[in-house]
Amino acid sequence: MLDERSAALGVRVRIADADEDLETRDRLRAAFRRGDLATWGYGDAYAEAAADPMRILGEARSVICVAIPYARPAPERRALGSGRVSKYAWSRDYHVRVRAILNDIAQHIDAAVGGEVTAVACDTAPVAERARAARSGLAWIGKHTNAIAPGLGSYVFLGEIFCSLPLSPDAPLKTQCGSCRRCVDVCPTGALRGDYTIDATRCIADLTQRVDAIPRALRPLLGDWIWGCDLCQEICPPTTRAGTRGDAAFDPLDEELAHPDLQELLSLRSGTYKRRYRPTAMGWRGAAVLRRNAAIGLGNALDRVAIPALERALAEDPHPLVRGAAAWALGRIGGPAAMRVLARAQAKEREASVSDEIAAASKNASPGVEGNTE
Ligand code: B12
Ligand code: SF4
Ligand code: SF4
Repeated sequence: MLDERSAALGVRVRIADADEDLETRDRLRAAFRRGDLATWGYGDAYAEAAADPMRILGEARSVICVAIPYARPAPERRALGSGRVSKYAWSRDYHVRVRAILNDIAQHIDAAVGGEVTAVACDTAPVAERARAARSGLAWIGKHTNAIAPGLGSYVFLGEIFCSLPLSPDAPLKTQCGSCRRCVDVCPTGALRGDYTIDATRCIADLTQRVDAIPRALRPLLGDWIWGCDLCQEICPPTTRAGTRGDAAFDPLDEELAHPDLQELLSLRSGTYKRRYRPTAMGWRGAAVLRRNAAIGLGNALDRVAIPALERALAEDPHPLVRGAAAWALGRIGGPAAMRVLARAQAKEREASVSDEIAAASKNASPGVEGNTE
């Protein structure tokens, strides 16, 4: 029945035992103590819960681990001045589809048994999902820290069905990355250490969803990423070989979402945010975070056509986070026109954090990119 349902749904399942995983608990603890997940507030209590399936289902005897392929072809980039959104975030929020798949399988199991023997989880529950997937033989962990399912690559969402039946477990895989280091070398922020660990505080996926200011030194490294980042997976051989195997539910909700126009995004207001972004996985941090990310993308594009839009944002945006990022972007673009905008804004700005950004941007402003003189 499991094989039939998973084939019908286009997903892959493998079974792990439900024992507490002490090795993973210790790996998680070590990561949290190093500060790798500092922005997430995880600590020892999370590590203990995440390694123990019985925290989700008291009588759990097995865990059905599910890989849901999501890679879809990227729509063509329309124009200069657009940003990039990671594949996982451009569709209708993946949690909706993933939960529907998990519930479908769980309900078939419950119906076959004639009672409730399951509980489902995906992403938000305290579960070490990658580790359990590795334990079940569903996937192996790469140096980019993503779970790679043979033939499907790493563009797979993970979900679990905790079950009180003692199902017979599958064997873990022995695969590892060997001497490959492509993901480590391509990561623009140096987040990947190459020893299968990550400093997530440097990962663009983390930085683009921060609700406080992104550290200045890291802003240039974001490039044109507006939400998430796929660079370490795009370059990963088992993932590229797998191609685009996701189902149409993971297509961009609209083409603009894969490559948002940065100037439009900089002026994103609540109505458009609610209509276009709220239904996606980008819809949980608010519109100001997206406007902030657009400002940084415009700074990194080093194109002075963005100066008037950045000037407006610096003068009018109600959120200090966005005004601060607009100031930074003007400093990054540099040149006399941007400097004049910064000086005018400094005379009017009342918020200390933004004044600091303006001062830093004016001090560090580049003399202007080539061809950017008046
Ligand atoms: C917090 C979080 C993040 C953080 C931190 C990511 C990280 N690497 O820890 C940030 C915001 C950076 C992030 C980014 C992304 N995330 Co995220 N994230 C999570 C979340 C909620 C918790 C992860 C966590 O506990 N991290 C702590 C670290 C230390 O543990 P871990 O990576 O889970 O697992 C480690 C142990 O399992 C251990 N381990 C276990 N067995 C073995 C065996 C061996 C041999 C080795 C060496 C290690 C090892 O090593 C693993 C890797 O360090 C999970 C959902 C969940 N509940 O698990 C999703 C999850 C990990 N994210 C997911 C996705 C899709 C992403 C992105 C690809 C999105 C994007 N494109 O922007 C990126 C990938 C960036 C990257 N290189 O990791 C998927 C990953 C699917 C997959 N195939 O692996 C998950 C599982 C959500 C889901 N249900 O699908 N994420
Ligand atoms: S998602 Fe991007 S920033 Fe994060 S580890 Fe991978 S390449 Fe680095
Ligand atoms: S790019 Fe290479 S090193 Fe990185 S996860 Fe893929 S196979 Fe491993």
